[in-house]
Amino acid sequence: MPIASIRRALAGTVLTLATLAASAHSYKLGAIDIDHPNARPTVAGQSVGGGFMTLVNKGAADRLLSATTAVAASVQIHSMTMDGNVMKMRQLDALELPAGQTVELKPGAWHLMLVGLKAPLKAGDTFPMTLKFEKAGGVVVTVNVEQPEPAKAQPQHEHQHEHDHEHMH
Ligand SMILES: [Cu+2]
Repeated sequence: MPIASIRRALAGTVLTLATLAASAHSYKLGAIDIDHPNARPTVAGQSVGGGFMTLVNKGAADRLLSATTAVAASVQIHSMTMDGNVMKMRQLDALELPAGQTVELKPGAWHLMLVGLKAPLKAGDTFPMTLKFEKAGGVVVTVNVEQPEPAKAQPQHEHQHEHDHEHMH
């Protein structure tokens, strides 16, 4: 695994005001910048959680192939689209990272789904996650568990329909 050069993003990161600057962090892996990996807190008994980050591809097209972490049995790459009023999540084999483009993993859009959480994720905690890219290779990032800001908190909105997920098995 290539050694990732890690830098602190002290400025210039586009984040909402409520996101503490102190919690901003980013990684550089080849042509890919990985900004602010984060996850939502979960409650006891909740077996899935959402993982988010911004992927900036400054080079040729690449793909995120997989993510793994010790805190969950598996991590799936999901897309989410609106079909009328119904949100549909779909598991992807890989997340396309077109040349020169930014792909935001966020609630209501592409995201990582942590499946089979071994313990609740608590706000303020961090955990390591390994990301594997087709061309850029692998990197271990630190994921910050963060409470979403109240103004746009729709707790677990994006995963409430989890139980009728057809693709989950
Ligand atoms: Cu999902």
